[in-house]
Amino acid sequence: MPVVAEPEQESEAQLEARFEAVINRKDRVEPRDWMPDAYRRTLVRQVAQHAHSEIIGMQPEGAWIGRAPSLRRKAILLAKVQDEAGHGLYLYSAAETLGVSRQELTEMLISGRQKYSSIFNYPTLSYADVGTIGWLVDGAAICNQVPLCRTSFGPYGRAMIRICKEESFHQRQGYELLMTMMRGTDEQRAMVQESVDRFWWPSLMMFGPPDDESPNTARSMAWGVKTHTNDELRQRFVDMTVPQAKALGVTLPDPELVWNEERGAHDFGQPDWDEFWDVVKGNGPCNAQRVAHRKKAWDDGAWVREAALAFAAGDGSDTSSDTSSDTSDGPRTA
Ligand code: BYC
Repeated sequence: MPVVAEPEQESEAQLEARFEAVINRKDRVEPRDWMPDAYRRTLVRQVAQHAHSEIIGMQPEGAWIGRAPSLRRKAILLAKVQDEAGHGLYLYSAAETLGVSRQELTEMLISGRQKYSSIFNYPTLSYADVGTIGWLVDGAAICNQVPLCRTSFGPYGRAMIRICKEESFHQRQGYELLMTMMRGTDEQRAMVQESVDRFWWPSLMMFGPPDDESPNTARSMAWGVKTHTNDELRQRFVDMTVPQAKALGVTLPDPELVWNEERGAHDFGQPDWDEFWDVVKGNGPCNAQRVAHRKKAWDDGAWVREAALAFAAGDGSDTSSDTSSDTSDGPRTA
C-alpha cells in the first residue's frame, strides 16, 4: 500500500500569523479560514446586533403602514419595511457562517442576552416620524455602514454592499416625504420640526458611546472589523446632515451646533449619555414593547419552523396533492 504523507499541521502561531497577514493586507477573512476565537465572538456580537436591529427596526415604521395617508405612501412604506426584513435575513445568514444559528441568535435577543440599536426603543408618534427615520436614522445607518462594506469578514462586508444600496434609497424617500410635508401647511411643518426635535439626539447615539468610553473600538479597529471610530462617524453624519436640514427648512435642536472653520467641521453638543446607557440596558421608552412583540412573532411562528423541519426530515413527498403531473411554470406549493 502506498504511503500517503500526512499534510503538515500548522501550529497555532502559524495560523495566527496567517490571519494577521490577511488583516494587514486588508484582505477578507472567509468563514472556513482559521480565526482567533475573540475575533469570531466580536463578529457574532456585532453582526447579530446588526441583524436584530434590522428586524426590531421594522416595528416603529411598521406601526404606520395601516395609517399611511395615501396608497402611494402606503406602498412605499410597505416596501421599505420589507427591505429591512431582507437586511435582517442577509445578516443572520452572515452570522450563521460563523457557526451560530438564527434560532440561537433570536433566543439570545428575546432573553436580553444580545442587543439591538438603541434608536428603535423610541416611539413613532406622528406620521412625520416615518420621514425622519428615513432621513436621520437611515442617514446615520449609511454613514456607519458604508465603511463596513470594507470590513475584514467577507460575508459581513458583502451583505453590507447590498444593504447600503437599499439604505440610500430609504434615506432619499424619507427626505422626499419630509420635503413634501415642508411644502404643505403650517401644521405639517410643525409636525416635521417636532419629529426632528425628538429624533436628532437618539440618531447621534446610534454611533455608540464616545471613543474614550467605547470598550470594543480599539480591538475591532485593529482587526479591521470597524474601520472608523464612533466619534469619527458621528462627526461625518453631523457634517452631512446640517446642509440637508437647511435645505429642508428645519432647525436641528442643538444650540452648540456651529461650523468650525479651523477644523473644517461642525462643533456640536453631546447627547445625554446617561439616557443612552439607560436605553441600552433595557430601560428606554419602548424596550419592553419591542422585545415582547418580537417574542410573540417568534412564538407564533413556531409551527412554521416545526413543519419545515418535519418536512425536511421526511422524504420530501407531498401526499396532499399530486404535483407530478403539474406542468405549469408557477412555483410549486409544498
Ligand atoms: N445601541 O464599544 P462600543 C438600520 C453597545 S439598523 C445599542 O462602541 P462597538 C435600520 C455595544 O454593543 C442599523 N447598543 O461597541 C433598520 C457595546 O455593548 P456590548 C444598525 C449599543 O460594537 C430599520 C457597548 O454599547 N446598525 O439601519 O465597537 C429601519 C459599547 O459600545 C449602541 C448597526 O448595527 C447602540 N446605538 O460599536 C431603519 C451597525 N452603541 O456589545 C434603519 C453595526 C453601542 O459589548 N454595528 N452599543 O455588550 C456597529 O457599527 C457597532 O457595533 C456600533 C458599536 C458602532 C453600534
